[in-house]
Amino acid sequence: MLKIYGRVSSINVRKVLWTCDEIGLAYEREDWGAGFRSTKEAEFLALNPKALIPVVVDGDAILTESNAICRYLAAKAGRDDLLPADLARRAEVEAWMDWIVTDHNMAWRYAVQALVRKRADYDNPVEIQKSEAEWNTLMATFDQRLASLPDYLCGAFSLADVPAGLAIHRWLKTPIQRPGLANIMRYYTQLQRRPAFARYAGEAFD
Ligand SMILES: N[C@@H](CCC(=O)N[C@@H](CS)C(=O)NCC(=O)O)C(=O)O
Repeated sequence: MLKIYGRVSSINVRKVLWTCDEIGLAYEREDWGAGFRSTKEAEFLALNPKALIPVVVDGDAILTESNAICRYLAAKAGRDDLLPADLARRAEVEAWMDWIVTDHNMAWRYAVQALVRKRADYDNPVEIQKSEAEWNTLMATFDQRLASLPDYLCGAFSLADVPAGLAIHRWLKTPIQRPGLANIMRYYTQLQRRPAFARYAGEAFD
């Protein structure tokens, strides 16, 4: 059976869990990472020398990087709806996923470490303000793009919506000043109707 290494509070682990739920995949999960077993333990480093969760083990395959894992799972299950076989449509899905994991991750990092994780070494108010402003600018861009999209990011629900939904959830749960973004909220409300998303976007998670 598929084995997932990582605590469920991790946004990157939840991408994988949400994808498994959408596909209907059974898995075992072990808690690793902050608050649980350290990813610096030799047992974990043997799976992922980067010491980061999630890791997925599927038979002989050892998989790292949440987006790559989600794409692997969808492709293996033959779920063209989640990851299109058509290369142009697939690139569109991947572009959304990559935008979140690159630009959004960079923007929110400081604010999340300071305001959610409350890390003592992230206490510079200027940097918090900068992170918040960059994050809100990206979300405003996202909101504008959503204005012209009917339901989901790439037509029907796809893997593109997984990092995007969790990114919006994180934005809403972080104690920052947020502009009112109606398209983001419409899209988020729609995503919340999916039982698999509702499981990973509750009060318990940032
Ligand atoms: N690019 C990686 C990032 C993974 C990552 O940053 N994981 C964090 C949790 S979200 C982690 O392992 N933190 C260390 C820990 O929890 O001990 C991915 O998308 O999988």
